[in-house]
Amino acid sequence: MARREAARLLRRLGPLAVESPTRGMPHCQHESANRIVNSCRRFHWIPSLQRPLCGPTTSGGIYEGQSSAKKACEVQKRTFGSAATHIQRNPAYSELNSDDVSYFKSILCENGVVQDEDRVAVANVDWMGKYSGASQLLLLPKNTTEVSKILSYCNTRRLAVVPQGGNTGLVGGSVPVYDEVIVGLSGMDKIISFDNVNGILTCEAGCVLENLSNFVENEGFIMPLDLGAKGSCHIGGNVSTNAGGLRFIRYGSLHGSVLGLEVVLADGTILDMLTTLRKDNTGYDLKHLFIGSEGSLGVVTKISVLTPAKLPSTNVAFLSCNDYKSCQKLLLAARRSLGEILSAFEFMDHHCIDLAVRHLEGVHNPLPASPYKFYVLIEITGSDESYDKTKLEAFLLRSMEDGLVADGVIAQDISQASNFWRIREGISEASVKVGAVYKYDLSIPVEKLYDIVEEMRCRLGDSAEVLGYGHLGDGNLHLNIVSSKYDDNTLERIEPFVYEWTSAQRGSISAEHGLGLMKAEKIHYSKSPEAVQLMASIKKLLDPNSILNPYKVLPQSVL
Ligand code: FAD
Ligand code: 2HG
Ligand code: ZN
Repeated sequence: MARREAARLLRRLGPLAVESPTRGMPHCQHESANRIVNSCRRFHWIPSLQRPLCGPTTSGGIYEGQSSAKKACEVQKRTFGSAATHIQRNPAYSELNSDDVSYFKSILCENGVVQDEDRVAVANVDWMGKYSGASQLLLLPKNTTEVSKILSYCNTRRLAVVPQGGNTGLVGGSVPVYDEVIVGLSGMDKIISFDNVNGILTCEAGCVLENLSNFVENEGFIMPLDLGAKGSCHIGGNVSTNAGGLRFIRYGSLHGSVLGLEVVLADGTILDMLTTLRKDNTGYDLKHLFIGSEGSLGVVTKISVLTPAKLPSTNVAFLSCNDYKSCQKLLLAARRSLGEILSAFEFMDHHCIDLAVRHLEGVHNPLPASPYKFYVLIEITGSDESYDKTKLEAFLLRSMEDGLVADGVIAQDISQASNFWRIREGISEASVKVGAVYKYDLSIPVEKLYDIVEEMRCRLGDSAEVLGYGHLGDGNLHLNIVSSKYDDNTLERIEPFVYEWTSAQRGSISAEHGLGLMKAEKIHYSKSPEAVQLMASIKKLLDPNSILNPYKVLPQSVL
């Protein structure tokens, strides 16, 4: 691109192309605008508990609105989460009776035993309205001892249990399949301590991520992870799913940030691994077994986590690229030029933007209508406002000259930054509004990452809309296929193709959401038989009666 043309486009990056109350803010106000951006809240709240109970009809006979465990237990269950998920209730589990309820009432306070049909119904259905169980009981312990007593009792009685955090999981892991007792952690939401010299937060598992973010930000730190569900998800759920999210590119996995855990095992044993040490090589580091094990090995009750220092300057740019190759090259260029200040690199194809604009109130594309096919959101966070901004502008100018960026805007206040993030973070919410969403969360080498989206479009034709977006900086594609309703034909065209294709690239069929119910039977696409067998041995050792989150994570055959 000629330098003059690049300079013209860069001007768009200066004076704003977005509408906002602060439109046209003069440059001398940038400093304060950026300060505001630092405290920008992305998407505070997700309507996780407000969704109607509208699970898809299922061909095996279980439909939405199940009301009793009995009904659920009589038939085989299948879901649209995966073509071959036909599950029979395990008859080894006991059925809940009135003595059980009396026992729980004797160990928990009155509000801790929930039988109210409406409240239990909400806890039976996942955020997408796609997976639903038929539990009759929701327990809300207030402390670790209560969790221990619940599990010890359930283990002796062989009552199956589902640990539940904010219920924002996307793979059917957080809700019962049949009549499992739901153990919700929302009553355990205390911050225990904050070491403001080392930035180490210790808290209970039921703390909502956004509350923790606000708390540590007041202390001059940030949480090492951030995700669109932060207004509802719990830190215990984040740890149990090893959530990735929007800061992964900068701060890495929770396997690195979590310093210690307290976990209650299936038999009620309280495992104290709640260290706050940065370095500790005494024997096997057991906490890693529980990070990402999706409630199948124990209930996480307390967490200590390392929080990075909050830096004073944040800038967000929203860019368009003509093709996927340009996005890839832009990523490499951003790593090279922005290096230490790069804090997010997210990409979306134009189908995502169209969907978000169509379904989310107040969301608009900050770039003019155009033939551009791809969009990239870049965030930089650093310690020197003017240095960081100069660096970003120089990088964008170079990227335009090289033809990697077609157009773009830099947010100049909180409202613009929030709008950019709202588009990216709102894609999941917009997609569930269409009706049915087939979700795939894949790790694929970046060069190949968009190929599967295009192949899927060819396979599905007009029958569904295929969206490709995700955490490009981490090689993580979110492939969402949306249509008005779930049906077998569509599913058969998607699976097992999507898993086979990913496996052939030596990718992962779950980059960050976990396996849950949806992909428990699919683990072999990403893990060797020996690895799966060892996982099963660990599961049997820690949970011999298999009471914790049954039918999830591992195939039934190895258990
Ligand atoms: P839940 O959904 O309640 O549970 C998830 C799993 O963890 C279940 O298997 C459950 O049994 C288990 N579990 C929960 N709490 C505990 C506990 N205390 N002890 C043991 N097991 C437990 N995920 C990402 O990785 N990155 C993203 O960017 C991202 N963005 C999202 C955006 C939206 C709008 C939504 C709806 C979801 C998003 N997710 C994302 C998925 C989800 O938010 C994460 O998986 C999150 O970590 C789940 O936390 P939760 O508290 O809601 O857990
Ligand atoms: C995101 O990155 C989440 O927005 C959700 O991981 C992805 O809904 C999805 O498929
Ligand atoms: Zn994601």
